[in-house]
Amino acid sequence: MAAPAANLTINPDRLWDSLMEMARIGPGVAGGNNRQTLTDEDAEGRALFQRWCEEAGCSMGLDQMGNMFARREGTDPDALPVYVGSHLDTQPTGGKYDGVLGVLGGLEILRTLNDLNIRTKHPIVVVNFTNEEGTRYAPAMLSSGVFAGIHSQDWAYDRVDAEGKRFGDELERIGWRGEEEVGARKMHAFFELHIEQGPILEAEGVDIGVVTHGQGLSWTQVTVTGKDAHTGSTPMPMRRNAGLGMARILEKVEEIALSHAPHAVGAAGHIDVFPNSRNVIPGKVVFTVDFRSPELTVIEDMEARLRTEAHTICDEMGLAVEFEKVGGFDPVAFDAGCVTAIRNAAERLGYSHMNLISGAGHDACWINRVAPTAMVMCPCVDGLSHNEAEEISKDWAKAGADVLFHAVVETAEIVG
Ligand code: HGY
Ligand code: MN
Ligand code: MN
Repeated sequence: MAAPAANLTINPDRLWDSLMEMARIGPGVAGGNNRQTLTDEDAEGRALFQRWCEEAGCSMGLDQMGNMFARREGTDPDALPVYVGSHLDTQPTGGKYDGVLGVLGGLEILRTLNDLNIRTKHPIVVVNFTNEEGTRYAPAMLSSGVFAGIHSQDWAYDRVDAEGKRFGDELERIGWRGEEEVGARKMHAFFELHIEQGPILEAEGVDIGVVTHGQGLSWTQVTVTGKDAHTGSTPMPMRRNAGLGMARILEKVEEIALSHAPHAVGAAGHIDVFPNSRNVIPGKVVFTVDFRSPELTVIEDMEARLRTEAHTICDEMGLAVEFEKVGGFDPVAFDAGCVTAIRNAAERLGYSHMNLISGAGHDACWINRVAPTAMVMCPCVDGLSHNEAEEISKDWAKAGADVLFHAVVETAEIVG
């Protein structure tokens, strides 16, 4: 397939302006974003994305999980489209680029093709996947998971947030539930541009991460039950302190992850304490342990040791403990052909590049189950993400979007 000429690149100022305009929707309190899935802010961001896509001449599809598909026609309407995209939802203290760079980078490809009046054989479709973050509704990558046949739609609709609101009801409420059957669309290939969310590319001074693999993820929700009691008048030996039990378990989580250094990681980002009152010994705590590793056997070992250690700790303390697997996916090896298209694009464009294993989960990890898929990454400052201070440079955004442009257009086959 003919590749685009090296001088064909995207418009970095237009991409940057779009990133900054999207960032004004659902602002955080420290310069980042709080545009959580299925909120009014999410709806507003979707509407802006739809307007931009229609201005670029696209038709917009919407499926029953709220996944958005902006289609630019190819010369062969029967050819399977090349899909490109990511997610517009953010963490509660999220950055301006996590997910958004991948969606708006895809839109920038369409805008650039329009500018250059280039036609491709395959249609190109830019995707916004609903609820990639999994922060309001676990698990992460929920809608790309339904699209790939991992989760049922009914199960997804019944997920509830901390206030007990159902996913299905909230999707209906914001008016972004489509009619299309989820997963009915077939893809020629899928590409996702994403910030690295880690320190490697910046530390190495490299512009482009050619993502060959994604590490696997495991989320185990742990419920420890003791007994509410007065923090002042209850003698220490009589206490059944669920909060202390959790603390000891989290020490073990750290130990377990470090025992598989240097690649395995573990922590708990979600912690609910009940009744969460200053003078009541916690009778119950619910927290989610997030383990990750590029090796499935390591993830399975960490999950098993968590349960064993937590039972030992709780038995000694007179606490009850329960576990529920609330998210997870196996390590991913991306499609060699798509990975090569990304590597060749970086080479052709003269960007420094290196192979990378993605530390974070992405929609591409599920879509890889149903279509040839690969990712391209750009650096981010100090490797920081899931923090309002998340930052990238315009040059890094341009490099990532240029490589995405070339990989997508080469795969979609330029016809003039
Ligand atoms: O959890 C993740 O890795 C992604 O940010 N949802
Ligand atoms: Mn993301
Ligand atoms: Mn994220």
